[in-house]
Amino acid sequence: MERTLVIVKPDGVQRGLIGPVVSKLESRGLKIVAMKMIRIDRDLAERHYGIHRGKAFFEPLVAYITSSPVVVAVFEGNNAVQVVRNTMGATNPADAAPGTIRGDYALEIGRNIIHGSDSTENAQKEVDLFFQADELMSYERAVDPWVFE
Ligand code: IDP
Ligand code: MG
Repeated sequence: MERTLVIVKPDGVQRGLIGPVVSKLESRGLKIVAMKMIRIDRDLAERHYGIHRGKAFFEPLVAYITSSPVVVAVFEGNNAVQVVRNTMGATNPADAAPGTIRGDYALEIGRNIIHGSDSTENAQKEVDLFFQADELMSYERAVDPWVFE
């Protein structure tokens, strides 16, 4: 089973979309194994988005992600990384397919509601960046045999 990091970004929290965003992933069958609301500070933002340092949108991106509380969560399931990325939709919401989170709830690339890890390697790093080992739950759901064959 794969795990991936999801962030409901400040615009998602401010717009009252925590529920719809989480619901879309949860109802897909993915299992929530960790979840909390935090305020990302500049240090954490720079570490999380370090790969984008130097790009024109880096400073606005850091300002955006630190501007208000976020909900960070870890979702588990087979192919969780790819499934979350597909359910999120394209980075630019203008290109995101209807039915995806960004395609349904966002209009601009700098206000695109959700973060999801882009590879299993980065997922591991991001989960470790945001969560302590004892915050990650391992548990069975009664519904699991109806989701996983
Ligand atoms: P992703 O979130 O789909 O993985 P990345 O390319 O990793 O997209 O970019 C990280 C975040 O940086 C995006 O979700 C978006 O919030 C912001 N971003 C990316 N490119 C731009 C841009 O060209 N202008 C403004 N913000 C951008
Ligand atoms: Mg990314």
